[in-house]
Amino acid sequence: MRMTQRNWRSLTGCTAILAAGVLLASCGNKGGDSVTPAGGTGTGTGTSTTPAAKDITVGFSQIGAESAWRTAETQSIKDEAKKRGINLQFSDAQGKQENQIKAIRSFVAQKVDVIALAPVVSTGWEPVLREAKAAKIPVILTDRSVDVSDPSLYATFIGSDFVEEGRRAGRFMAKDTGGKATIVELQGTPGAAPAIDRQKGFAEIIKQNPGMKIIKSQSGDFSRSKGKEVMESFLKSPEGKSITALYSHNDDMAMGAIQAIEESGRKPGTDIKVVSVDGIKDGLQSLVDKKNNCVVECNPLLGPDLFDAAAKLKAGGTLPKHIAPKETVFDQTNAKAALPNRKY
Ligand code: GZL
Repeated sequence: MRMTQRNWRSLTGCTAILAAGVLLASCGNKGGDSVTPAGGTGTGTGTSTTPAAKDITVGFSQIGAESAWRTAETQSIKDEAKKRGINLQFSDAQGKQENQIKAIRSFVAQKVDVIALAPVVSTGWEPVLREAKAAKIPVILTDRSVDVSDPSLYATFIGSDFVEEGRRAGRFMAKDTGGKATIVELQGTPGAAPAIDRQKGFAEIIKQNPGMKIIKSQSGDFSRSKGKEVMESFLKSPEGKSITALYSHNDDMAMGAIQAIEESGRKPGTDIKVVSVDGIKDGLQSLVDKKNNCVVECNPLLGPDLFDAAAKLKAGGTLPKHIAPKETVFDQTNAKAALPNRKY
């Protein structure tokens, strides 16, 4: 069972924890509702009750560098660790779950204080998470969640609500097309939580609009090159001429697809409406260039929230089961103003 927002509510109580400027838990109601820290991406300052950062060692197993979003997340975590003087042990799994499992085992052997994991896929984690639990090392899921039968196997999930991101994409497309569209979908990495949930949220909205139909769905693995390749195959297929809209699970694949649409002689953003997720600079630029119609933001700047949470755990505190970054939706009306301050 993947711990989604819904079933977090079934979890019993959570305590309200207040770090300087960052509210890590609210939960007036029963259960571990997701919480958006006050600063959206945390404030990066622990309180006097938290240990000195230099006494904290965090082992971080990162997926790889498949997209600009991923690179931005890595940079945020490395920069924040440096700023706080936290000892960060960083491991890049090159996209392979077995490398992440190996990295977690090595963090356990090193007796790090906290393990941070950005899980490439959502299943297959129970055994190694049990090893971390047996070693009394808390695990913070950073960016993506996991399917586990026992939610005590991780302390918290810091990341977005991907189902809601899919709904936001669907709602925009329904509005922008007047509820009539022949849609192709570029999906993320098979088995990855954002791919599963962005598909689910989008499909939920499309089902409410009888004039909208998803005719093809295929993984572009969150990469620009694969996104272009798959979009080329969609356009060359017998149904290619009927395509009027593209939903891409991330901006990188959308950028590749936009190139493919242009090379096919059609206008992205006009002949074929485009909706994608992430909010990287290129994504916002494609809105300004009117080659894209909507970018649903997914915030990768998780460094401050991660190390606020790690410091709380090191000080013996507890955390809500979900800490959600603040996010928005960009379109051709607000992208230009947002671009100059974009950090990624
Ligand atoms: C989402 C993240 C996804 C991004 C992609 O939180 O896991 O992985 O949307 C990235 O760009 O590759």
